[in-house]
Amino acid sequence: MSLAKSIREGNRLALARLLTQVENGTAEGRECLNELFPYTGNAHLIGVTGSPGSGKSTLVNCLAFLFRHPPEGEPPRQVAVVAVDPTSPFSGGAILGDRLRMRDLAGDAGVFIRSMASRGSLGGLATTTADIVQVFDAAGYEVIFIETVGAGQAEVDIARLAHTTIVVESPGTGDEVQAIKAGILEIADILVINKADLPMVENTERALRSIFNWDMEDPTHHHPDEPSNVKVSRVTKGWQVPILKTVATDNEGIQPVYQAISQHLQYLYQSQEWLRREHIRLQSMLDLLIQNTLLERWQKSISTETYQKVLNNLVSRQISPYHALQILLDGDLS
Ligand SMILES: Nc1nc2c(ncn2[C@@H]2O[C@H](COP(=O)(O)OP(=O)(O)OP(=O)(O)O)[C@@H](O)[C@H]2O)c(=O)[nH]1
Ligand SMILES: [Mg+2]
Repeated sequence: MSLAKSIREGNRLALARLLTQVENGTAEGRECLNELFPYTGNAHLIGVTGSPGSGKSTLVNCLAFLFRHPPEGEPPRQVAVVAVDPTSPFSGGAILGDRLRMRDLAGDAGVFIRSMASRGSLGGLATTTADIVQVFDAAGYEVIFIETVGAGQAEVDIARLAHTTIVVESPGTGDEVQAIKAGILEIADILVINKADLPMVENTERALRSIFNWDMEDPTHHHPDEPSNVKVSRVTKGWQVPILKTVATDNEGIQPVYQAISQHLQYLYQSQEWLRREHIRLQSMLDLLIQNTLLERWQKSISTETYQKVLNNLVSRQISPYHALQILLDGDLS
């Protein structure tokens, strides 16, 4: 039986094998991805981002558990978790604090957790994440969490892969201003203030609420703390970003987040936003692939010596950056 077929039939070993191949960028992995692609497009992709240590993994763990053991009347979902470049991997450290729930997840055939190695370029990380998400999607996982540390362009790229983005803040770190600067609130569909057991939570909540409320009263208005060149256009038609407080370590406040996720999914379907995001998602994936591949091809086409020579000429101001570009891209060494 082909690898793709085994995966479609729920073989976890085959799934793990393909994930490794995809991470290593093998030809067989790519072949299998091509075969699986027609079976993708069904999963709800949920991005979870926020500063290091804000509690993303702990929260995802609680949410995954709830999707497996939902409120009465709702079916349990197959859940996959992709943790991208985590500083504290899923398998160790903090997450084991909640041993019982973790053990439940670990023994559960309806859950698959994958931590991604941080090797390789950042651009590559985003495309590999997209590939891995596709594999889970085709394998029948209905809910896929993608955890990233919200710091740079790669995270924004990865966030574009999601249908629903949860931004996780924690109190007292000054993160709220930082988050606005990084434009991270721009991508939030659901905002979670985790570690609500800590002091300063009210301040954080007030700061975040004022940003969002301000915006709702007058979308053109800028918050005083906000750099004037950043426009916070929070209110998209028909969806108001909920601000929810959780204590993930105590499993508190998780159900409202779960409900917000379900409501956002409904909103996506009803408003045609799902289709729009799918379009953006696949386009951004294609663009990333093109960028990475062109860069790779170009790097292969030019020797390190030539590159160094051009760079030296640039530094000594014999040529301008545009001349350097022309030489490097067009091979015009005259
Ligand atoms: N007080 C408190 N601590 C929490 C809460 N949630 C998580 N933590 C702790 O915060 C630390 C970081 O939690 P993680 O879930 O690993 O955070 P993360 O955002 O995934 O971290 P990175 O992946 O390393 O960026 C751990 O020591 C957790 O036990 C909470 O609600 N309250
Ligand atoms: Mg984590």
